[in-house]
Amino acid sequence: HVTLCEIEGLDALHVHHPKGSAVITLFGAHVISFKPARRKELIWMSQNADLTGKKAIRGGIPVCWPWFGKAASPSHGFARTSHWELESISDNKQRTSLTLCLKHCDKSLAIWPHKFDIRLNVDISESLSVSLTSTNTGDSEWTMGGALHTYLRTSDVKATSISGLGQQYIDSTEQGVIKPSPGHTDINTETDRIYTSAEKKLHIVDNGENRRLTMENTGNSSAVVWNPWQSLSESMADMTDEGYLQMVCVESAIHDTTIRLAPGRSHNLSTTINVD
Ligand code: TA6
Repeated sequence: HVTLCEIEGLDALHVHHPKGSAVITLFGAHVISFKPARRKELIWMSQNADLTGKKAIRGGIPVCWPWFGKAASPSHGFARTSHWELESISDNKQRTSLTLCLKHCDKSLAIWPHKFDIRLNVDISESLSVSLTSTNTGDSEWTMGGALHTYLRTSDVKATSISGLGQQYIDSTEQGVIKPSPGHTDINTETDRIYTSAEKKLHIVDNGENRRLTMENTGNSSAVVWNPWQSLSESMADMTDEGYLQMVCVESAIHDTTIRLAPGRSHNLSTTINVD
């Protein structure tokens, strides 16, 4: 079942399926909650998140598009602060699927002068699958990047470990210096890393709760791991001072704006999260 409700002024779709439930706002096509049946919430939301529709939401799964980070302005693109349309809902014994759509308009063309359709398909069952299809509807080629910037909830970030990250990373906390990686990371300081040879399947182990998640990514060029840690959190109005202790962002990303789409062509970026 899908119902439309308001959360602090934002229209939100509440999905209830026997295998799992989720909440998705039309602002940003933003998944703000996902709970497999009889299990705890997997998605982290900041207690200070701005839900007025004036600012990007801190937490959930921001859809960063058509670029990642500060490649251009606004940071992480305009899709996460745009109002999307609900295009379709389908429901069967296995899953509920929603498709939300965003198309170019005068406002987007003023920021990024290209014609597009992007569709976010969200599948809710015992796992959560989020899949972003970008289509060039114009008559000239354009280039895109982006990310599914998932904020995962963890019982204790200091006892959380991520593996499958590959041999090296770009350290965004040190002006982009490239560092070798043992293929996994423990989070115990400010972390902002772009893993450029990550495997498609990542494992996130929350030792505090003895929970293991698998994240499977496709269509990405990197996996990004981010935690702002204490002093950065304290400087952010939409984070509580202690909020960083219960979250880690693990992102299916195209950090380098390398996807070229000729007219009529599409690209798919996805992430699927399972509790093992
Ligand atoms: O994905 C990591 C990152 O790009 C960090 O550098 C950090 O700034 C974070 O995303 C959050 O960005 P935001 O624009 O949502 O504040």
